[in-house]
Amino acid sequence: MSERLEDIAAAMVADGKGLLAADESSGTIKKRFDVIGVESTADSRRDYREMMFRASEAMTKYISGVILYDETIHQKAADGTPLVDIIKASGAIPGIKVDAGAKPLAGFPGDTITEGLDGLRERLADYYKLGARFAKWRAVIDIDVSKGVPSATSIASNAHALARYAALCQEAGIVPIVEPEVLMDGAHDIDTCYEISKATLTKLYTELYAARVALEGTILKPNMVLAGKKSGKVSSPGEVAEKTIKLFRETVPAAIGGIAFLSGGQSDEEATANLNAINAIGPHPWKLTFSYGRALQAAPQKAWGGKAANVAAAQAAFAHRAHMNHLAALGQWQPTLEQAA
Ligand code: 5MM
Repeated sequence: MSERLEDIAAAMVADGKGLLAADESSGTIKKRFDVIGVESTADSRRDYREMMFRASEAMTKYISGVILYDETIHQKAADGTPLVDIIKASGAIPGIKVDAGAKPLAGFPGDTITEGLDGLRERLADYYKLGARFAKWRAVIDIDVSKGVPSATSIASNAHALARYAALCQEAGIVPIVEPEVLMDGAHDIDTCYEISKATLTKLYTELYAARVALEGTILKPNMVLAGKKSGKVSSPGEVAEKTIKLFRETVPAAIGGIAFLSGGQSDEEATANLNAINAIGPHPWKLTFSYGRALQAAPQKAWGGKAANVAAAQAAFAHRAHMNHLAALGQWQPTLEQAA
């Protein structure tokens, strides 16, 4: 495969393919395993991820790349094969989460800043040797307007950190996924999400230009424009699509390698329906696909339940969700396809 950043980025958003976000840190995967009654150990995490990466129908047809966590990129399958080799054998590209998580931003209660820049140059060189050709860094922007959250300082600090991370990735021959996630957890309406997302993306691209990042060799991992969960309102796919595309046309350069959405707590079908509506109102200047964690994994996790006997059922559940999102990335999904399955 080409090692040029723009070619790697193009492969990550190849027609109808998207990313599997399997980069849950140990704390997050424990929460997911708690839901299905599975103890989180190095072996159970390995077994679960090996099951996903060996799901050949999903991986070969619909998945362009996998975002890994540090533990996973070093792990071997039960038969001794490195998990990275299983991913590569399916034709997908291994990637790595390199941020050290969102921490409270001093002086700004309710805001966070994502850490992890110290020693990043050396870590990227190690990850490159292990096979990673893209990386991910997630900034977290919460919304609580009555408390002044997010502050302009939080938006600016996170955009600056994302730009420094992206420049280091490109120096190492690694495509940076820049993920400025405006959370959907609050009580805000859809227009507030639009305004905060606009401020966030505007600042992000100002910082990426200033850091001399080559936009063709980057992927944006954004939230969709949605009403907050606590608002009690569910935005229709048509409204989500219209507002999300308006936002991107105003803030996101056409030069970037592509866009791969996070699911952010939407239900599986909601995340698929919204991605489909976004692509159905194209053509757009960028490819728009998925980089889902929960919306791709909730169904296979439930089907697996930690039992070897359930591996085939879990892989089928993964293949179904990946297929539905493949169709949505092409604007060809229909709700009836879910009922048929
Ligand atoms: C898979 O979850 C990722 C890692 O989360 P933690 O660092 O909290 O363990 C997360 O960054 C994920 O890649 C994105 O948020 C997209 O996942 P969702 O579930 O929102 O599609």
